[in-house]
Amino acid sequence: MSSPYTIQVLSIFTEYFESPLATSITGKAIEKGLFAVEPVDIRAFATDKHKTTDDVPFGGGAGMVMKPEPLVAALEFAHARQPDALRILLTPQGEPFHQALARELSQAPGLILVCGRYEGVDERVIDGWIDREISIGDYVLTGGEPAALILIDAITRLLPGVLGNVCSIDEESFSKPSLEYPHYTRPREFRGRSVPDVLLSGNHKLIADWRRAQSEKRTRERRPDLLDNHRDSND
Ligand code: 9D3
Repeated sequence: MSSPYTIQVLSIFTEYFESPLATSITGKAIEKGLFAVEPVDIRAFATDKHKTTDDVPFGGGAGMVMKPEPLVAALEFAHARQPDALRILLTPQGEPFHQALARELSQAPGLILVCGRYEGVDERVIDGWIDREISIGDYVLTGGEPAALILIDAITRLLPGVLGNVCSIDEESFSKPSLEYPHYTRPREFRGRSVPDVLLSGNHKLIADWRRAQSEKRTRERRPDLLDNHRDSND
């Protein structure tokens, strides 16, 4: 394949991505050349002998700030390799990530993901070299790396050929967002717990009705927010 969907990931911990990306569906898809993830080590662009990537905040306060020079050098390196790619900073201040955004980003010409560390990134870097800021939710991480991994996973599974089962994607896109019904496999009885009789009935209409009811009940109980806002979230 000439140029698959490519994601460059800028980080001071590029080894963070190795094992997850080599594993399972993602690993297979990369092996097949369906997409590529190219780590870019921000520290390699630091010019002092200690390879410094952080500095104290102007105005004082706790913690350190990611200094602009090495980060911008890394961004310019990545941008030169992929001038059309969307440059995204993973940050708690970003717009919340969701399924519709994953779908949108899977249509981009490529991505440059920037993983912040320390208390944050010098704001001038964001102003001049970042297109979009994304958060993965309202909880505190140690840095942008786990967030980048989540974006990569959610986005690349939407690329052509990555999921073997094409129809499961179709199902997601056209159904209204709701939680799944409970799943069971063999044995019919496990440690005194039985599979619901309806699933053994062979009556496909009855099974479909039961699953729909279970799905609605779960969504109502656990995620009522999915029912009252009809945002395009797909899944
Ligand atoms: C003193 C305030 N800081 C600690 C509570 C703010 C802070 C800075 C840096 C909190 C977390 C981080 C590191 N997090 C990310 O880089 C990050 C993140 C997250 O923490 N939650 C959800 N999405 C994301 S995307 C990147």
